[in-house]
Amino acid sequence: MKHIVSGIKPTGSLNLGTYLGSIKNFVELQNSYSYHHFFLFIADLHAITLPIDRQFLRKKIKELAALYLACGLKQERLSLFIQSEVPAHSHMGYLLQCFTYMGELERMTQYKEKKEQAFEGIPSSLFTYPSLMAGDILLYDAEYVPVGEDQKQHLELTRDIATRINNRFGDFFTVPEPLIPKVGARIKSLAYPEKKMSKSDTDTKGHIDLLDEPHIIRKRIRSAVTDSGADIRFDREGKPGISNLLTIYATLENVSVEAIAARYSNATYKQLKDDLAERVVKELSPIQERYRELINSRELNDILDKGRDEALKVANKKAAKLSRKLGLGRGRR
Ligand code: ATP
Ligand code: LTN
Repeated sequence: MKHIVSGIKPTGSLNLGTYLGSIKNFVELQNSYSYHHFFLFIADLHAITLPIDRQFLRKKIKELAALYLACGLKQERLSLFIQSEVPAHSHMGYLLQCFTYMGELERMTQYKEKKEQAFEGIPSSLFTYPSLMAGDILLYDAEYVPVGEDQKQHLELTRDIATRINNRFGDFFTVPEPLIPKVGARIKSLAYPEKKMSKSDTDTKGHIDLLDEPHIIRKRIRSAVTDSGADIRFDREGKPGISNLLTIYATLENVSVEAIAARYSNATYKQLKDDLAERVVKELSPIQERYRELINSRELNDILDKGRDEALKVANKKAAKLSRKLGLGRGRR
């Protein structure tokens, strides 16, 4: 069976950006890729590449697991697990560092942006992050990797590393392809439409978190930054605020941004915002209800145990195989 792999860092509360750019897409892919097995993990090893409080991290790991499921992922053909519980990720990450060049890592946009957030020196793990991420994907021989636009560069590097190893050892890894949604791959902050809606951003007025109450959701959308003029049309450069709202709406409705823009072409900003707020509340209410059932349940722990055991089997085998190819240890005995 072919594999689809993806991960999310437990660095903060899940927001609408991650939901629309990533989780909603997984849920739909589970239906359209009905012959694939999904490995979805909570990337806690990636979360510690910048300092993070341990209690906060613990809480976010569980919250993220419950939210992943609450968003509608089905149990069949799914292994949901926590990255650090499958040590082969660290092992493979290290092996792949030996095949990743400094120049490649220096070019990574995420590194350049994130290193600005490091106040006590830049951890070297932030620099080698892409090798760990390549390991996450290549361990499972993933054919597809659903991610938002911001991860495209990391995926390209993963493909280069895989190809480099394949050239040396024959067809060892499946070279993965990113699956980037057509709409929703770049949701911007409601307060700063030029910036990505990011969960580790401490300024929360530009986010809608998946667990926000309806009155907060309404307030955030009502106060979203809009552009001068009063016309509603999709124009990322000229009207970034309105274009972001249209993108959010279109992704929720599974239609094109043009279709939403046409629906509101004669409306006011206020009408668009009011309708969008209700649409977001409608989307998130059932997710929040299911989340409350799951968060402290036995079911959640059982699902994570099962996911970990399934991931361990595949990942250990692949990491051991590469170690042998490289001549590590005593080989097969
Ligand atoms: P951090 O702020 O800690 O860097 P993040 O908010 O960028 O985190 P990730 O865990 O890095 O979130 O991303 C999880 C997935 O969601 C990735 O596939 C990423 O591409 C996607 N994603 C994150 N933010 C957005 C966004 N604003 N729009 C679309 N997709 C997004
Ligand atoms: N780097 C990603 C999170 C991530 C990931 C992965 C995504 C870590 N490992 C493997 C897909 C596949 C991020 O910052 N969003």
